[in-house]
Amino acid sequence: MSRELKTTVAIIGAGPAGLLLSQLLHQSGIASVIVERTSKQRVLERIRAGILERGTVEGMEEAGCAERLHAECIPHDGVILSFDGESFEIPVKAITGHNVIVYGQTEITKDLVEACEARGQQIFWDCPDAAISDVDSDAPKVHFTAPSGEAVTLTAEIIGGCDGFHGVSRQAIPAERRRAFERTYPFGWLGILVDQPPVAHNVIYANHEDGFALASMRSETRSRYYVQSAPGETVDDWSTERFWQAFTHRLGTLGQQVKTGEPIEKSIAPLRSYVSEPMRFGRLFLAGDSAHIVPPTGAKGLNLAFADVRRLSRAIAHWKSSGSDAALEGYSLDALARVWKIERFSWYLTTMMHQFPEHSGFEKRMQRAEFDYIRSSEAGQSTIAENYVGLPF
Ligand code: FAS
Ligand code: PHB
Repeated sequence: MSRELKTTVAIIGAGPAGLLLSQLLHQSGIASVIVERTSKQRVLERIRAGILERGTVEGMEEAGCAERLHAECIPHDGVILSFDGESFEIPVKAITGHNVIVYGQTEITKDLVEACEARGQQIFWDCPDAAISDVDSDAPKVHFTAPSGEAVTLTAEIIGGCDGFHGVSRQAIPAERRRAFERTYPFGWLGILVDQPPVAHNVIYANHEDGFALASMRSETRSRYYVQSAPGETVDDWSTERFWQAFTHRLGTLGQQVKTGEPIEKSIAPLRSYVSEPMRFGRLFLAGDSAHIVPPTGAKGLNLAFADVRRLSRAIAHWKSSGSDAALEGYSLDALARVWKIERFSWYLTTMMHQFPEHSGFEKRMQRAEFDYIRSSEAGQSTIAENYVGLPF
């Protein structure tokens, strides 16, 4: 059995980028079809980002999906840096006039899936074999097997490649036409969720001689904590006892106030910086993790994905309404200009706040000097503050 479908924009991936793209296109009266590799349940269960910058909130408002976000989010007016137990807070709102909010990516995804379903958006879940063809024509196609077993050919005018780092979209750009830039870090993050009140009212980034730790939250009663883990370690290498000992120790005096408990979730993620250029080939446009990855230090991954999608949805809407493809032509360069600034900030904070096996005494002194400079400098704190709340869109 086979089936031919047509739409304006074929979107690969029902993560935050794909879902937001579909919702924003809908707001502009543009039809789309989403093809997702895994199940709706798996997508909705994912636990990832937690801190949203202003542009992401604006994206959810433009999508008409910000009601629960505004009702349930926790505003953060500052961010805490800690070094070998000494800490200070950067008053990001006092410096920039903007704050960030705590509202988990899990909630973002739920809100977007709910909005898509409420308007009858077609999402093909459980389609692991999507393949792309004809991207250099004006009728690009996505081929996949629907759960019904039908072989579907989805013909579109544009393909949105929102299928994350391990998707197929980036590979649809001929290898000789794309260039990757990558830095793999010699550590990972082990993260837990625990139903205990957070240790602080803002996010804490801590560098300690034993390793990095991060204290965040999902609500006033649920905390999200991370510790730097060694390359190759798995969740099984980290007993709950080992986690709490490392986490509380690395936070110094702040660690003495931590309320511990049995985690309700534990996961480990590698850290990498990665950019694939260009973010467009013919009628294929990449947005989010399909084009770039940032280490989660600085909480930029999801926020950068949303910035891409807001830019792409506006470019498509402009093309459809005016017939001019100027915005589409400029998409890759404009998006990459922001991507590289966010890559810089995430790399900078990762380099400043983690223990690197290859670091000599000199690099460790440089890390401490950076911390002491930021602590004592309004200019230094302003630099971190304007990046943390989100560079202007
Ligand atoms: P996603 O990877 O979220 O979504 C891509 C979607 O495409 C997925 O649903 C996938 O199933 C689907 N897909 C993949 N291949 C496909 C195919 N061939 N066909 C169809 N569909 C396909 N960011 C932060 O800011 N803070 C954090 O703390 C943080 N923690 C993270 C932890 C982990 C383990 C990971 C992997 C990422 C984390 N990130 C974090 C980054 C993360 O939040 C991403 O930036 C965000 O999910 C990007 O969204 P998307 O671009 O939609 O990609
Ligand atoms: C989170 O709340 O999951 C979080 C916060 C800050 C980060 C990364 C993750 O830099």
